[in-house]
Amino acid sequence: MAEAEAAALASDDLNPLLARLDGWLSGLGTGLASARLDAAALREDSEIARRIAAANAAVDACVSDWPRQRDALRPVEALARSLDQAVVLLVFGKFNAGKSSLCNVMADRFAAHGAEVDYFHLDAYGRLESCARFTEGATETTSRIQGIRLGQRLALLDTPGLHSGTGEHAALTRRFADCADAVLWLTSSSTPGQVQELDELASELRRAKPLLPVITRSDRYEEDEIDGALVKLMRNKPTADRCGQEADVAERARDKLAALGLDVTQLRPPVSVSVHMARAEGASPAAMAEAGMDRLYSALRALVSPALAYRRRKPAEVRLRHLDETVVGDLNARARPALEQLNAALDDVAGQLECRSAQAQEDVWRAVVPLLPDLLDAHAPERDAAGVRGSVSRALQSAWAEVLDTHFRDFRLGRDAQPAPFEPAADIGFEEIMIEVDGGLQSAGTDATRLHAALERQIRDWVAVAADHAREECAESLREVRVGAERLDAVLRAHEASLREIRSDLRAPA
Ligand SMILES: Nc1nc2c(ncn2[C@@H]2O[C@H](COP(=O)(O)OP(=O)(O)OP(=O)(O)O)[C@@H](O)[C@H]2O)c(=O)[nH]1
Ligand SMILES: [Mg+2]
Repeated sequence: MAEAEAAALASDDLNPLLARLDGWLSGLGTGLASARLDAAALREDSEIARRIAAANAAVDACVSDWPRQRDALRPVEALARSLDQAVVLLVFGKFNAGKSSLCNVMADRFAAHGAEVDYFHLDAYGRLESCARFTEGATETTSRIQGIRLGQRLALLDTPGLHSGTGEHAALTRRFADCADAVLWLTSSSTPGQVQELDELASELRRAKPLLPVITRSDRYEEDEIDGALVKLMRNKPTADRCGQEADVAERARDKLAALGLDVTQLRPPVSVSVHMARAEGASPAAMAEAGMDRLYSALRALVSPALAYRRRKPAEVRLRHLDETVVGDLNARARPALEQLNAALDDVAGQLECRSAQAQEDVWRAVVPLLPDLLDAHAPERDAAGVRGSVSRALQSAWAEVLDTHFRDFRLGRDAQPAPFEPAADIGFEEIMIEVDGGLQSAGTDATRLHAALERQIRDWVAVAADHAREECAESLREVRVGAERLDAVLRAHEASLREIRSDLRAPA
């Protein structure tokens, strides 16, 4: 207790880092605004334009949430300020693990030694409200975060027990856990070392906070004979049992930390305690020692120095976590999937272009070529090949417009140029069929075979050029969108990388 009181609480100058974090966020805002996706080349009702709108909307929704998310951080910052002068230990574990009981017994001991002890609840704004001693009970008792200040330099945050059912308590715990400098993980000696509980703590532990496993309720009923009657008495678990459980929990926790990709050196050796037995004989020194409380105190002493390392960085860690989990997390959860769907749609449409272009050629061909015989017949009396070409040109233009609407309807084509009108060379026309009559030559009508063949060839060539042009223009539009998507992706990646850099600067040993 004396050592806790004497802890020197130096603070690093975090202002340069906090300024970098502010700069990071405003840079992200500018980056995202300049990387807005552009759908100008596409019709509004096209798949790609819808995906673009969805991606832009996802980014906008994230950005417009920033002020609200920043406000949600204030309670944590308020709590951190209130507990500014203390090393804060998070007491974490399943419901009934004995969290409140352990907090109470420590409070009693500090009070017995003359320390000022204050119980508090946290309100929604992170303000401390004085309250009575914690309730302990067989059914779930703690429903909000509560704490105790033990003297000036130590505070415990007692959390609601973990549930399999609702995430509500876990969310509450997570919200205020940023203020903790170290974590006590309470695990009951009846089933010690349920390491899946540590999943909830992963982001806490990622902040390089030390973790002390405490095996609680390390006691059992034993039958004894008193005055000839058989009675059940609560006893500490034998040392051998405690050692076995401690070694087992140490091993499981180490494996779990390694599996979570965490630094196993954060893990402190587990200690077993029985709050029940510590309270026996008016919490006499012997009872405290046998119950494991002395060992717990030693472990807590050893925890102070690594806990202080976090404490010095805390204001920046709180902001960093917010940017990391809320801002980046949100963009990853909302904008990234929208971007991925856009990219998938781009691949899809790009993959269809070849086929659409072939289909367009075929459709124009089928619409125009069957008209040729009638057109040729109609213009044959005047031998008006130019008239035929004019009619073909008009038919082609309207068939082409229709085809664009069918096969390239997603695109706003013709932004660069329309395909050149159909104006083929005029060197082939109607040919006279001459017959010999009375030794002289006389016209017997017209032959349009060569003109027909020439027109077919010219139509095919024109359509091929037009379809190529359209396909290339569509491909170019898709490329532009893809470049935009890559730009947005690059903004996201660059900011994730620079945040990682700030984080490693923050955590670098001084
Ligand atoms: N035998 C024994 N029982 C204990 C010990 N510590 C706590 N208990 C009992 O375990 C039950 C739960 O204790 P709490 O301290 O309320 O547990 P908690 O982790 O705060 O539970 P929640 O707040 O509901 O999450 C109570 O009935 C306590 O009396 C102990 O050391 N030994
Ligand atoms: Mg409790």
